[in-house]
Amino acid sequence: MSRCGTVALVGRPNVGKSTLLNHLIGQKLSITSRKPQTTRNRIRGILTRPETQFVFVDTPGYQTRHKSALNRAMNRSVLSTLQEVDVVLMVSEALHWGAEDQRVLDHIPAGVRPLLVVNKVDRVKPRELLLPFLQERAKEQRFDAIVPVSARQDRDFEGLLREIEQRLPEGPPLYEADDLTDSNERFLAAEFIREQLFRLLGEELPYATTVLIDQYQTEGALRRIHATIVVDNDNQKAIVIGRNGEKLKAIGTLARKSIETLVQGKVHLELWVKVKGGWAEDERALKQMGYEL
Ligand SMILES: Nc1nc2c(ncn2[C@@H]2O[C@H](COP(=O)(O)OP(=O)(O)OP(=O)(O)O)[C@@H](O)[C@H]2O)c(=O)[nH]1
Ligand SMILES: [Mg+2]
Repeated sequence: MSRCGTVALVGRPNVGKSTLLNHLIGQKLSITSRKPQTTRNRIRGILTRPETQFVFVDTPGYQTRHKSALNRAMNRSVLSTLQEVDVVLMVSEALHWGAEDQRVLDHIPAGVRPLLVVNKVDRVKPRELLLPFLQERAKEQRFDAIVPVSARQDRDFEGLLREIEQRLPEGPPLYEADDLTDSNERFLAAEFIREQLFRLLGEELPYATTVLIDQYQTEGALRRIHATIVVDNDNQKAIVIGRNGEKLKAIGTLARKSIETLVQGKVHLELWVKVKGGWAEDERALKQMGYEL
């Protein structure tokens, strides 16, 4: 008997959804940072085992505080994912359950019984504090199961995978056994550049940026990539470039290395910075940039 199905990872921003996806499939696919709202598009990560294929769908953190066109599109993509998948994993943080988590839970359709993944348990000290927190969540009787994990530190996720597997429908695999994702390299390259913007720029600036791939050529084992970092205004452009171009250079070097690991080949990456005022509010521009609207 074989099983195959889709598994959504939903939750408020920054709880570790993308980190969990990457560790579940054993490959870095979805970008992560310590800043909320790093993920902006759905991304699938596929784990194929002898009897089961898990198709995980990472989603943007659901949030209601900022209301740009981009944020509305991100929230819509979370809600539509909830309708389409076989299993919902709601990810939250150990010892934290706030209004934002509750709002995510309230958006899960009434007929769906999510699994609650309580992440970042490595931070819980002393360990005894975890049990009452888990008991509180169980009292709500909304979850089909509750699984504590540390997405960052756990070596395996067998307990979680078993819980998911039981709930997947029987059926043949949807993807080839060695497929890791259905995203193309071009999209992932843009994401890996965006990851460095989140990691290397200040608290506000990453939200004013996005990345477009202008050229993506494969020559044997070499990828030649030209990309544009889009910002909102000239001041931001100057910060992204940095003194003597040093910031841009650091962004490029780190992004290139992570793309090289992904494609297992050499990458030649050239970056430009361009101002496009109001891009996050411009639905047509967002669509052209590949955001799901
Ligand atoms: N201590 C600890 N930190 C973690 C763990 N999992 C993730 N993190 C950190 O939490 C931060 C957010 O992780 P992400 O995976 O980007 O979170 P996300 O839920 O995908 O965030 P958005 O895409 O912004 O919604 C990063 O700094 C991670 O390193 C964990 O198990 N323990
Ligand atoms: Mg994410």
